[in-house]
Order: sequence, then C-alpha cells, then structure tokens
Amino acid sequence: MAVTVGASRLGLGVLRHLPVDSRPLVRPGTVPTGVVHLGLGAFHRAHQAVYTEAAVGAAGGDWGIVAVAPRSTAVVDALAAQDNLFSVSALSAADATTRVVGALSGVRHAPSDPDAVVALLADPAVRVVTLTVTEKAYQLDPVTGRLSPDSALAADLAGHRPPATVPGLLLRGLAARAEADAGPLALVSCDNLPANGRRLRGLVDKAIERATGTPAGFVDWVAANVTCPGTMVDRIVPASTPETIDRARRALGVTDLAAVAAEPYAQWVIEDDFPGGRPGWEHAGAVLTDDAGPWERLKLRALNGVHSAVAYLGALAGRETIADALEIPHLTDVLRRLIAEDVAASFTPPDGVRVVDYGEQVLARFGNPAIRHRTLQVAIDGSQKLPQRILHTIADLRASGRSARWGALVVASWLRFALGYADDGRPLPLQDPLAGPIRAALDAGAQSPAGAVDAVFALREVIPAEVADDDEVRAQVTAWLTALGRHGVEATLAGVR
Ligand code: CS2
Repeated sequence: MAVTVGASRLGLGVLRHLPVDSRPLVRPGTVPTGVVHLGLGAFHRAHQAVYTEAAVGAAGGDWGIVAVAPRSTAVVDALAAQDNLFSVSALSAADATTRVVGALSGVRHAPSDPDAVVALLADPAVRVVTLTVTEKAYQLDPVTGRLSPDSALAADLAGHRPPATVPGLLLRGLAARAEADAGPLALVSCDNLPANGRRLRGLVDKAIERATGTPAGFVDWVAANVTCPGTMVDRIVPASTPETIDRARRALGVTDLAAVAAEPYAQWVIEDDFPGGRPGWEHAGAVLTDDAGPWERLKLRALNGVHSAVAYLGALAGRETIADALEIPHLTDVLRRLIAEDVAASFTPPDGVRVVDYGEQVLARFGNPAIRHRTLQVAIDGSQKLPQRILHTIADLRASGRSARWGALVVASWLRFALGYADDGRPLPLQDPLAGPIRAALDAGAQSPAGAVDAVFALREVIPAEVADDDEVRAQVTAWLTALGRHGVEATLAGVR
C-alpha cells in the first residue's frame, strides 16, 4: 500500500515512502547524461525513457537523458519541481501498475535558453540524440520529403539569432559540435515518419546546404561523424488529463504533475548504427536490427493507418475515444477487411509476421477500455500522417493492379472530417498545419463530393501523384464520400457488403 504523504509532490525525498515496485529501476540523479531528447511529450516519457531506464538498470552506462521541451513550459516546470521524476501507469481492463521512472538527468525549455540546448548537443558526453517532435516539426513535404522551411526555420538557417525550431537547434548544435570536434553522434528519429532515419538525414543535409555561417569542413565532419539510424516506435500513450494525475496520486500517495498513462504493450525496433555507443536497449526488450523498414511499414500501415480510420469515422459518428468508436456496429468487420484485403496485400512484412495476426492484436489494443485515447487527438495533422499511413498503401496496391476499396474509405472519412461537421451536425476541429489549403480546396469543390475530391487531390504535397491521377481511386473515394454525406457513418458501414 502506498503511504499517503499529505499533498506532497513527487521527488527524491519521497521515494522511500513509495511501494517498492513503484520505485525507479536506477538511482535517480546518479546516472550521468549521455542522451539528449528533443520533445518532452507523454510519448517520450512512456516509451524511450522507460526503455532507457531499464537498459541502464540492466546493463549500466552513462545514459541519463536530458529532455528538451521545444515549446511548452508546463512539463519542464512540473519535472523541475520533482527532481526530474515522473510516473508511468500501465493500464488494461484487468490491471493497473504505476511506477516512477528515473531516466531523466535534466530538463530544458528550448525557447527560454536555446544556447544551452546547442551547448548540450556539442557536449562530448552526449553521444545519442533522440527525437519525438511529431511529423510536422521536420518541415518536410509529407509526400516527397523535400524541405519546405517556414519563416522561423528560414531565419534559423540564416543564423542571425539563436535557433527557434527543431531543425535549427540540430543544425546549430551540430555546427558547435563540429567546431569543438566533440566526437560522433547518432540522431535517432522516434517519430512515425516513413524511413524516419533517412528523412532525418535528409533534413540535416538539406538544412546544411541552405544554412549560412556554418564552420569550414562542416559537411565532411557531419558525413564522417553523424548517423541517423531508423526506428519503429510503438506504444499507445494518450495525452495526460487531470484523471491521469488523480490515478497517479492514488497509486503513489503523492502528486505527480508530469504523470502519464499508457497501454501495457510497447515495442521498439532500432537500426544498430551508433558510432559513439548506445544504451543496452536490447536488455530492455528493444530489437536491434540492420533494417527497421519492414517493421516501420507494418506499424505505419497496419496500426497507424487503422488508427486514423477509427479516429475519423469515430469522430464523425460522435464517439469520444478510440475504444468507444470500436463499438460502432460493423466497424471492426470493415477494419478487418481493410487490414486483410488492402494493408496485407500492399507490402512484404518482416519475416515471421502475419499482417492479419498483427492486425488482430492492434484491434485488441485499440479496444483497451482503460485507455481513453480521444478520436480528436488521433485525428490531428491528417495531412502529415495520411501519406505514410494509407496513401502509400493505396499506391502500392494500385501499382500491382489491385483495387484499394478500404483505403479509399479512409481517405473519404478524412475528407468528410475536414468538411468540419459530425453526423449529428456538431462542429469538428481541423487541427492541421495545412488546414488553410485543405479548407480552401474543400470550398472550391463544395458543389459536389466529386468536386471536393478533385480539389483536395490537387494538393500534391499531400496526395502522391500516382494516387491523385488514378481515376479508379478518385471514383471510390467519391462514392464513399457521397455515402458518408448522405447516410452518415453508421448507415454507411451497415450497408457494406
Ligand atoms: C496515433 C499514434 O496519434 C496518432 O496519430 O496513431 O500516436 C499511435 O498511438 C502511436 O503511434 C502508437 O504507437
């Protein structure tokens, strides 16, 4: 039983009062920094921080993490007041466990002190940089992966001020590291991007090409010293809510304002290319491999693509969470057909994996009633997500002469969501960096579903040319969009044969 220590805050001083199996796996504050993490969201805390703590607990090493928040101060302030400690609750229908994680050796708020972040990236003790900054922070065109810098990144590349963007911080950090010749570094994207290692490498190379004021020999130094291993990351971690904090308080007997809740399941597949060494993540259950590509395609298509489908259809049908949405009659039948007929037929999975079995496991995870993952959270940033989640599936199916009936339904549900109203007429928010162009396209095509499809398919930064130019795909998306508009989600699914 937890001993309730009044309203006291989580911190080093209260650890000895916690239930033994809720205490950290390492002695917090004693592990020197070896990792910098950019992006201090709930996902990092429940994923890489947990793996790294377990790796250090099992195999040792100076792999404390300094976690950097690129925008908000809330989590930084909470963690700073808690000696960098936070808890992770793993929740299922049957069980709940809460444990304090001692992986963080420090926290920083980049906008308040960008130079401190640049100095960290140039510190020879730091040999690994991990990132969870969401798809849009890379400022890459979602389809082509070309750099499309906004004005803040353009200013960072010009170098007239301390960096304000993630790519800008990386660029200036690497430049400082090259100047100090501070040793090799692995940059590890843990975002759900296709070929995330190659994309991050491309981002670094293109940022260097466009930047001014970088040191002589910088390009050669980066080529010789910086690697970008690809990864597949997986754990369902909803944004924390007051309920998350209450649950942690009940489990621990102290207040943790940086608490997160997640599903019990987690997976991490990492390409083993770390010139300065790395934590012993294999001791924590991570898979180290030469090529994360097949795992990443499996996860992006059979998990994230299906997640987006549930999010858009669920939001349109007025369901608050992913688990609630799965209760929509006939939805799981349709998702099973999406997985078996479209996703599984679109690519070669990793050896020994059957896509339909993986898909069943995914559906069971989505149905976890203890995880209140809001459909509107998963619906965010569709333009950045759909290329790798469903449009590549469609393109690959069509290239092999197959139809993409269920993939077309997912695209139509996104378009219907972007039109801004649920089936009961309630407004739906379009949170997307391309919300402006998407809305303008939908307005231009407002006369009919076919008009809407034509106008949105002209957004080539979102819809790959081979999908946009495919008349059969257009016709299928238009037919689904028409049905969703006329009958709503529930009747449309009920009418599926
Ligand atoms: C979700 C992911 O929000 C989303 O778009 O699809 O965050 C998903 O929960 C994770 O990728 C699971 O690993």
